[in-house]
Amino acid sequence: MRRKLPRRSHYASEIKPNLDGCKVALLGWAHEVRDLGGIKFILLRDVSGTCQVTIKKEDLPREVLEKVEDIGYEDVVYVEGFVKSQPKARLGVEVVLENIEILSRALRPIPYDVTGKVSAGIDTRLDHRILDLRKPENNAIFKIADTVLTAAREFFRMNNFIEVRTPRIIATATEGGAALFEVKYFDSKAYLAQSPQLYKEELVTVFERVFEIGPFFRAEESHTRRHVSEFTSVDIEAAFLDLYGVMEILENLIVHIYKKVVEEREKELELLNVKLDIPETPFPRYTYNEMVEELKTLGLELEWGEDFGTEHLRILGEKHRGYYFITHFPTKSKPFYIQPCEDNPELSESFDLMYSWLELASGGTRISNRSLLEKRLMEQGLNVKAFEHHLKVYDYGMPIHAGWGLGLDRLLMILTNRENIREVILFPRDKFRLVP
Ligand code: AMO
Repeated sequence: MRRKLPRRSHYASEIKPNLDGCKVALLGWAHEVRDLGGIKFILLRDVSGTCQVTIKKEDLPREVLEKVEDIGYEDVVYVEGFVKSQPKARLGVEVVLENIEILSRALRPIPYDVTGKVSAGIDTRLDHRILDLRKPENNAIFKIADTVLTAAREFFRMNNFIEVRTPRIIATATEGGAALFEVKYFDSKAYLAQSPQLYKEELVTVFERVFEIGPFFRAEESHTRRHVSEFTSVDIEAAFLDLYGVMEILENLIVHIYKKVVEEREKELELLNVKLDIPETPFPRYTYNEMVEELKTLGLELEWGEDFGTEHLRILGEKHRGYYFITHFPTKSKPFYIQPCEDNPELSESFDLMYSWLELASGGTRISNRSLLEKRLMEQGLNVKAFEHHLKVYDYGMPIHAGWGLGLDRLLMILTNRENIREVILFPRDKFRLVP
């Protein structure tokens, strides 16, 4: 026999003064409980928000009163009552309780304050992540993430991209060996993928334009607020485009995401106290050389060819507040698959997308010629033989192509104005955290 499930008539956020006098049924968690003697208040929380349930003890039969007596924080409840417009209540409305069922009790005491009255450090918060996520402002981040993901997929479809899924268990490194996770693979060794790089390049010979959104893995030794071991990457690769073509796609994607978030997530942005201004395109573009010169005028030397360190980016970020591109990095500072410039092979057709001091994406035109790719592999001290499967693809018609990888978590940091990447990941992983 199928169980009879409790049914709600409304979500908490739908309880508005215009329902005055209506009977309603709600389902949710007791977010807060206050007992003032003759009257008791439950702030009932569901996925949509909260609403006040008022319990007037003298008006209730004994069997209902008994159930109400020991209700506590985070109990799961089914509430029946009628709506009363109530100017004194926080949202101008309350539900006057007629009946209640306690569907599941929470252990007491709750190890973590879900109401947010007691602030907790990030480590305590992550130790109790499920309770931490019950705070409306914390789960608002992931409702925004949901809109970002949907908006991105919608944007890619509009631009003729096909969604692909490439392997997470791989045989050779693509982004340099240092940050690789090794896994035991039956009787041999394999690695967790750091990016879909080589697969997405190969796939342009089939689908021309591909995108992938998924987790990738890097054994990051450095413990910073912008690095984790498992991050979500939004990757594209497109045939018949160079760096400029894919930079345009990237800035248009960012604008599309902003528009959708502003349109669909007003309540969540308000909870997070964030006001989003849609960025203007084209984003400013500066070359690596221009940035090195600028750093010099700001009193910070960078040896030509070196990548920018945190101290350089912090200084550049003070001047360049919003989104901007840095292009044409030295070839030697970029991975082997990036195309060197024809007129000056010391420089490459590469770019990073920055937001103030934070790197959000990197990409560029790729090498589409096998012998040049082999030469670059050797220059970077990599074993050409290990890449034979990939190199073979270049023998059967490899068009000019370009692409980028965008750190979704970092973009979410910007959209939600969070300083630590761990806040925008449900269950973050780093060197010091593998649970929960
Ligand atoms: P890159 O290594 O620059 O490029 O990575 C692309 C973007 O991914 C994000 N990212 C991370 N986010 C959080 N924690 C990490 N440990 C982490 N590592 C990377 C960043 C970064 O800008 N294959 C190329 C992309 C391409 O050329 O298509 C690549 O992986 O936001």
